[in-house]
Amino acid sequence: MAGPLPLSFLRSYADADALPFTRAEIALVGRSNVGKSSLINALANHKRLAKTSKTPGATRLLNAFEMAPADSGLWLMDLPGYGFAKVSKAERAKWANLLTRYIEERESLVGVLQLIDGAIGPTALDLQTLEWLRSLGRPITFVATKLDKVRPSKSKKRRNEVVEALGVARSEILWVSAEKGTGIPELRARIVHLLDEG
Ligand SMILES: Nc1nc2c(ncn2[C@@H]2O[C@H](COP(=O)(O)OP(=O)(O)OP(=O)(O)O)[C@@H](O)[C@H]2O)c(=O)[nH]1
Ligand SMILES: [Mg+2]
Repeated sequence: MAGPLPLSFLRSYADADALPFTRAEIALVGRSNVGKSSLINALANHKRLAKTSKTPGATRLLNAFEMAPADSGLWLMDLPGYGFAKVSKAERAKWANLLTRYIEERESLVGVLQLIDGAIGPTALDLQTLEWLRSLGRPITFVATKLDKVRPSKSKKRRNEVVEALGVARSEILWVSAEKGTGIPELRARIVHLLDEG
């Protein structure tokens, strides 16, 4: 299946402990503004399913989206981004804690999509996050976003940069544009596969 994912918004959670049992779950992890919520909308082919914003910090809670049919227990989780400077230290610590506890403790989490901004390349914080994810042994799928913003003349160089920084094979990085739909069918197939296995 590479058509739109039949996702609907379930609810937001402020605490990982409040989450119910699910069959399988995939989470989107990445810098604030990297395009996590936009990607969910592109996967579902639905413009306003997940709230997006030009201003970083749009997503502040764990937002659960479920694949049809209702009560399938197959979830996609939109998470708050990291690295957003314009909130208080206390608020940042709260998000980080929410995120960390969720990723480290959620049993039904069968995969993590780590998003890297293709228009700027991996940041130090992206690499730090990757190291942490690797240490947990969670299966990671790398998604480079905003491909439409990379000039064709820079594309080869940027792809090489991302490959080198992440230390993975070229084929392990999916390049997408939520805006243009590039790479979205491939990512849908990957998600369905991960959820099926879990
Ligand atoms: N050109 C372009 N812009 C994009 C793309 N994906 C996202 N954006 C833009 O990037 C900005 C941030 O997108 P969001 O989806 O809200 O980012 P996020 O990762 O959910 O951010 P937080 O919720 O703050 O963590 C918005 O202005 C989007 O329109 C893309 O594929 N191409
Ligand atoms: Mg968001």
